[in-house]
Amino acid sequence: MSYEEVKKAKNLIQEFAYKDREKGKLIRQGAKERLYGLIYKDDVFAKLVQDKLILAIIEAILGSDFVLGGFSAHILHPNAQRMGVHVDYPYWAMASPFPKHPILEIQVIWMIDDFTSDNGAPLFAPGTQNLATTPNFDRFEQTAEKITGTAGTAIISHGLSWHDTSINKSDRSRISLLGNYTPEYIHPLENNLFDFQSTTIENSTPQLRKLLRHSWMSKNEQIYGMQFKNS
Ligand SMILES: O=C(O)CCC(=O)C(=O)O
Repeated sequence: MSYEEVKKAKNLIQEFAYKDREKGKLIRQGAKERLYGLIYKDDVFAKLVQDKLILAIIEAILGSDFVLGGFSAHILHPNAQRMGVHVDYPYWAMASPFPKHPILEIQVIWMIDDFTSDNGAPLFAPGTQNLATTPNFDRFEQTAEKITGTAGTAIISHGLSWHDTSINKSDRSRISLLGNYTPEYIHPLENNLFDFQSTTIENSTPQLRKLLRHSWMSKNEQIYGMQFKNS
């Protein structure tokens, strides 16, 4: 992301989070908050989830028929505790050991603030996507590495990779944007109609309509013509 995009996204997230907080619409877990419906609120978010390079990487991994199963801002306020070691949806909803193929989720974590050693940067245990199992806490603690970087950087992670957030020991909030890309046949966890604005979809690219599952099935087709990538 460019400096301007980061600045705009951060200001908007703070403004929308404030409004949603007042209305009791934010999902809160201790000092952690999640803000949804952003794509319907400003073009900067719609553009971000369609970033050409990111989508090319996702397509190479998931195949051509993927959707955006989730998109939210994750705000870790000072003293936010760890999320807990996990694999991403849909894996955590399945019985372990998980299938390695086809890959069922790729998460993109955009850093909207600098991720530093003390402000809640995520922890990843390298190579654990190859284990394809529920995380083991002790093993995670021995091998996990903190991913730091400058605002605007994107982390692209395999849904099977064991990860967590670290404690925000700083005196400022740390914001990330989370995009969860999944094959089209996975039922998303998040409701893509939350805060829906028809104008966003009317003015959107066919790609965004597909990503948000607003493309309509033709009445003349018996089955969905999905491309499967199983190797
Ligand atoms: O906000 C972050 O740094 C990561 C959050 C995360 O790992 C998740 O929601 O699965």
